[in-house]
Amino acid sequence: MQMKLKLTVVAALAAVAGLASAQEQVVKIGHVAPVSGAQAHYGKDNENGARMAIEDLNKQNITIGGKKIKFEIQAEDDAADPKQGAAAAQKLCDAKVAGVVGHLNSGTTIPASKVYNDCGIPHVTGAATNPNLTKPGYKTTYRIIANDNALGAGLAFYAADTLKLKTVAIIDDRTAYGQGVAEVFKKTALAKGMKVVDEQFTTDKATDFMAILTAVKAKNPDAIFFGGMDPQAGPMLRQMEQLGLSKTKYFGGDGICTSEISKLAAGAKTLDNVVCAEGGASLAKMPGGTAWKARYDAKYAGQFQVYSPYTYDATFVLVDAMKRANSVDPKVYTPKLVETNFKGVTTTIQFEPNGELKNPAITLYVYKDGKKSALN
Ligand code: ABU
Repeated sequence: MQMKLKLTVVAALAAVAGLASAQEQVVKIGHVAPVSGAQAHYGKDNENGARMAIEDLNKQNITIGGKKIKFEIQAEDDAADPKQGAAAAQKLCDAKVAGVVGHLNSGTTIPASKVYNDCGIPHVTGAATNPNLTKPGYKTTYRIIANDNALGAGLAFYAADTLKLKTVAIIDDRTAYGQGVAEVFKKTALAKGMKVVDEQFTTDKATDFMAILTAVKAKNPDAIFFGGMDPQAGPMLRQMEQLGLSKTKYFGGDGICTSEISKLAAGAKTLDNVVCAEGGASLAKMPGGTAWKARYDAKYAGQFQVYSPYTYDATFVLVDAMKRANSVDPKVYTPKLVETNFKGVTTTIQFEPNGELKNPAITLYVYKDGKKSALN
């Protein structure tokens, strides 16, 4: 009889434990960036930001729809390749993730955005800056960083108005990002009275720029604008030094505004001529920037590049919308994203109806003794 009572108590306890675990729900959040290839350092930094956000969210014991939520990341590699970007997006749709942080490159994010729209899963990018991303008006696409209209124009204003430069040669890597930001710079520079003396093209795989730099040198420009990323900008700065382009200013968008460019330029003095623009305030001026960066460095020493504060905030923005909708179902919570009013590490995030960040800021940077330093 006593044994039977014991068994009943054990069964009851097991049932309660079972109920508790049944009330915990695992919610997957996708992350996509290049974590292989020449741009892996950007992708790892982005992924670190999303992972850190998920760890912090799980410490909050969040309950949504009456269930305790455990967030998990499903991280995918698109290798900065548009086709792999679309394939990674389809994989995340098939895995029924609740939302996606990414992608990193405009060239992968634009095709992926259609895939997410078709399967009804929202994505928030903190890195892809081509303005065309939000043109289709998908209700599933959001960006929490300034786009290339702001970056390209800000750099052209600085070149013309502050530095009083008269001539520029433009080089781009023919990617959605590189070509787009170069076009905005060119249009604004021409409107400000600057002369574009040469235009050259490369790819996001190239490392030898001697031929195009030799052609540029013949036009003797005050500045070069490069639309592209640091695996090209670093060697290009080295080769500019070799060709004696040591006084030529070197402009670029957020794609070259990394920690890694100092290493890739390998001591070239031409790094001192770089002026780059990045969306948002500098870390020192972000509402939670300094404390956040100290925590990031403690976890991921030496891996910080550019966008991880944004992928951190992007993860929180998705979860904030789930909380307000009291649902992790993308069909239910996606309409809440456009009503976001979230105090993040980077800024207070609100969206325009097309998914662009409201009131985006930009910051210009130079490199002093190899260290990135904010101008404003
Ligand atoms: N924003 C520069 C790097 C990512 C991209 O837009 O392609």
